Amino acid sequence: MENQDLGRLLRETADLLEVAGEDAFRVRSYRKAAEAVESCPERLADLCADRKRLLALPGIGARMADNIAEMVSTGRLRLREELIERYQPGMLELLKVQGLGPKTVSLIWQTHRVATLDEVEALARAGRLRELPRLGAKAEEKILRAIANYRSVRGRTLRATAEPIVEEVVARLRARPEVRQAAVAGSFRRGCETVGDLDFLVAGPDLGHGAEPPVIAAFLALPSLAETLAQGENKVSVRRHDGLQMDLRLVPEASFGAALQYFTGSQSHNVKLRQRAQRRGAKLNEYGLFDAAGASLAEGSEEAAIYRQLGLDWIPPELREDAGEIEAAAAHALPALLAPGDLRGDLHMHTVETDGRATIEEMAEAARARGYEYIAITDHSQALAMAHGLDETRARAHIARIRAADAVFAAGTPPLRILAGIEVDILADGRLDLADDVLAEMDVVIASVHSRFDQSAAQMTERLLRAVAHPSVRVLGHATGRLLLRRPAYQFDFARVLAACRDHGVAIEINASPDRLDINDVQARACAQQGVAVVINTDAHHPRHLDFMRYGVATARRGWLRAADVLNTLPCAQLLARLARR
Ligand code: DGT
Ligand code: CA
Ligand code: CA
Ligand code: ZN
Repeated sequence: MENQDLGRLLRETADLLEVAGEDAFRVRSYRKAAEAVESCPERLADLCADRKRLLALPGIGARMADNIAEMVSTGRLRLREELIERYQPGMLELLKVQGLGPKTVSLIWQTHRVATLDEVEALARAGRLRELPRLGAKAEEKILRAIANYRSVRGRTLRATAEPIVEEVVARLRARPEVRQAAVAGSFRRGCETVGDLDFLVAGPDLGHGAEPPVIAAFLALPSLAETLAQGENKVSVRRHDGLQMDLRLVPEASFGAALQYFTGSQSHNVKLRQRAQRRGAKLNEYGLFDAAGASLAEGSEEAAIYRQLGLDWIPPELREDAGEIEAAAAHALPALLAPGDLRGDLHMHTVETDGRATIEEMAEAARARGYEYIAITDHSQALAMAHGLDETRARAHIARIRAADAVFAAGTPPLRILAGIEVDILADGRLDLADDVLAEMDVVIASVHSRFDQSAAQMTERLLRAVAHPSVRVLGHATGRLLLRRPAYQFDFARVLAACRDHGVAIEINASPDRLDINDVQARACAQQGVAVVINTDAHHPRHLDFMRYGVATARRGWLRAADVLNTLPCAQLLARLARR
């Protein structure tokens, strides 16, 4: 078991103990242990043999050390299993619903003795939850929405969570001597923001036969696997402890490209492509492209050859959603998609002045190390008290600090420009959170909603329209407010806001933070079609977060964006000219 698996079991145990009404101290000890385990740089499974070192970890006492030893040796924790038995396994799923914490779940259990999603939903629909102490009709409605939202995201994993797993699996597959080619396909290859499962392909001249070819044995020996779901001669499916499923398929070398095409999908892209093949009297499948007599028409080892033989330019995986890409490929009119190297700066990041973890200089240094020509420092405004947001006085002092840092970094090698900005809150009525004259001093004003997500669509639309019309606003930040797998977008009329952004020359952000990716791919495409500039920002709160840019680029590519559609591909002088005019 890996550290994060141990951490998850401990966390689940803490939640179950809380449901059981155990004392807060005991509950907390499991949560603290989970944190210690997850942040430990060494693998606990290795460290475990030396009990002294285990006990040296913060928050790990004798009892917890026993728990860890038990999990490492047996893969389970008896206490957790006893609790699950008491409440039925449904309880664990219930606890995963965002907005249904252990306290509420415990309350529902104590009154109604139910522990499944369906049962809790039925109670809410019947109006029985509002009768419980501390819950009301509004809470009941919230629970219903939370359950619906959970159902729609259940079983999906953030791209950023899947990414290191993909890298490790592909590296391990490639390292095998009998493997000539290994790749990830499916939604991950298409750059999707979340994935249902991971699809891996390997090919080689002799991958072996019989019950268990060595590459399958190696796949089954990967860390963190919980169970094998299906196993055949050429295919195996597994589930990891964190719930993520992974498929591995062994394909003949001569079919690698065809298989890569087939398993990259999407399904609707594949359907269209197969129809095109049929119209040309050919047959396309995961083994290749064949004529009526079964003779191969395309060298099946190369994906591009399949497209070529069908009269198409090669289609980047991000576009394969049957959204016009096949027609465009036939007309040789596919866009030259934005590439990561096209970005020259990042216009949304926070510092220690509000809720960031690093100073202006540290963020600037990190940006320079990533080859950027400019950044904007955009801390929060006062309404976000939790983040220690800036009032007018502090905002002015912060601008002065940014200008001073800019003078130093602009003269450095290589030079980096630091622009003065702010992420100003859009208040409930659409006014901005800082006085106009302070906003006017900024190079970049990003306006964002951080409160009152529950407004009606009409109210929210008016709120956003008013903010966009403010003469200082240059960028609309994370426009829909969604948090992937956690919180759906708030309701508003995107088309009207988009039109207003066009009229006022306001850019719309693709917030590249991996749990936001806000706006999404489809909305990004609408921006380009309506002539609204997009800016891709990381919203970094730590120098490391500057690397989130690649998730935003994936979303932009899925939205058909070219470099020319994205503001922060401009050289600094042109960017400043563009920001000055509106
Ligand atoms: P996901 O896993 O939900 O994020 O989405 P995908 O696109 O990775 O879907 P998945 O894993 O079911 O299948 C990967 C690709 O393989 C899919 O995009 C198209 C192809 N594929 C899989 N099963 C079928 C099938 O039954 N029929 C067809 N036409 N294509 C399939
Ligand atoms: Ca998949
Ligand atoms: Ca799959
Ligand atoms: Zn924000």
